[in-house]
Amino acid sequence: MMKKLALLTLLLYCCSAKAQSSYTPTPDNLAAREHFQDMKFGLFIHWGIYSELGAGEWVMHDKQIPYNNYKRLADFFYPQAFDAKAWVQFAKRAGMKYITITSRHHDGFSMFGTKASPYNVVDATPWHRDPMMELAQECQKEGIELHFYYSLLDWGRPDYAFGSPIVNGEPVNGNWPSYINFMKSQLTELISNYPGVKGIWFDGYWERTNANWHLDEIYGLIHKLNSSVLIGNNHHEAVKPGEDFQMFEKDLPGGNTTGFSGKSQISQLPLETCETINNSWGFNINDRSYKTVKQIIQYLVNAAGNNANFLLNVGPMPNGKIQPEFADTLAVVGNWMQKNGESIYGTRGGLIPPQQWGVITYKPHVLYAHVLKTPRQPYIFIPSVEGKVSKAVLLADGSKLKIKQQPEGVFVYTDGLTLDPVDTIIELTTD
Ligand code: JFZ
Repeated sequence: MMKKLALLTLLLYCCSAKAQSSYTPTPDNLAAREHFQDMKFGLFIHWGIYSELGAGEWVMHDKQIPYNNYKRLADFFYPQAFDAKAWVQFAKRAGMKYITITSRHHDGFSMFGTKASPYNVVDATPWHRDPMMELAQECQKEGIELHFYYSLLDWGRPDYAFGSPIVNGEPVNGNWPSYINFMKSQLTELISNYPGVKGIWFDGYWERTNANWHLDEIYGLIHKLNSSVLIGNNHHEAVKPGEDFQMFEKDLPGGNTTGFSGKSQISQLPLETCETINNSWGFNINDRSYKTVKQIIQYLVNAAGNNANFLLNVGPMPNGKIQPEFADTLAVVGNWMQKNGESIYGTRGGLIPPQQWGVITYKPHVLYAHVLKTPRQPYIFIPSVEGKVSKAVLLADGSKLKIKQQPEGVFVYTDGLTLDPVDTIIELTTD
């Protein structure tokens, strides 16, 4: 009897331990990952009551505004020009296929109608509208995927107790079970109530890496509610069980110019890198360091060549409009995507490593060599090409190029060509 019990206990223990540390994605989750990789280009949006101050989404923290004073911003939040249709058209015009938007940032203000806290856009502002719902419905209508950014970090809630020492994985001055439950309620709302939500983008983990975030339960809950929702977490560490894609902040996979990404090994999961159109995520009235069309296209091409999606951020203004400088730049990017999108959408990268002159994307039987920099020699060399190359043309006008194929790779001769300063795309057909 005792032996049987011990065996049963052991069995139960093993099963539960296994359930927590391993994760087998469902077939529809795997299909969602493939589709995610095919989309390649997304719009990141940081928008909240912080936008009113025009000094970025960290303004409460940076200017040391006491939470109770900061909360007053909710009283003045009335984005009279907000139009979900305009935002979705803005993304489509740029050639973007999905939108990732801040449903709740570190200030703890929920930009959606939630029953879990009165501190939300519907109940605490005179506007009384739910922009996340309006956006979700519009995205669904227009075939744009919607992902929600969700902050794990909260500067204001007493149960989170920002600044508290962490002992045994919990903030001693807070109420950790209460905070974890609060997040579970909100995530349940976001997944169940908003139509067509396809991803959750977590952030803020890095603020207390020694806390027990109960990620296994949180991820498990999300996948139970909808197994095809893709989970990513901006924790800057190696991917954890339950995650469906890996993100890199302001860096290409493997790069670490920011110092954030040092601990993240590149995983086998779909990859995404995010950058912002100037130097701010949330609206910053004094930030005029706008990236150029060339910078944005080359970032996108480099991301694709490294097998990653590019999530490009804008911070809309407090009136709900996106500033015209961004629209102008992204319309030109959109024109480029219309012409050259076949070398980006639905491709994969990283099989052939980046070269001095640029990167390579591919589809079955097609390689796209993106020449981003003038090659050192009068040719480009593409190493380890599989199959025989039967044709090499310029994507721009279909003109034929001279090549030489050897066992170690293919030479494409570029002498006499006028190179496009943004990207000269050479299409190689293989059998
Ligand atoms: C985070 C947020 O804090 C920021 O507001 C924005 O939403 C961005 C996309 O993500 O930015 C970070 C995350 C981590 C570090 C710094 C900024 N870090 O580890 O130093």
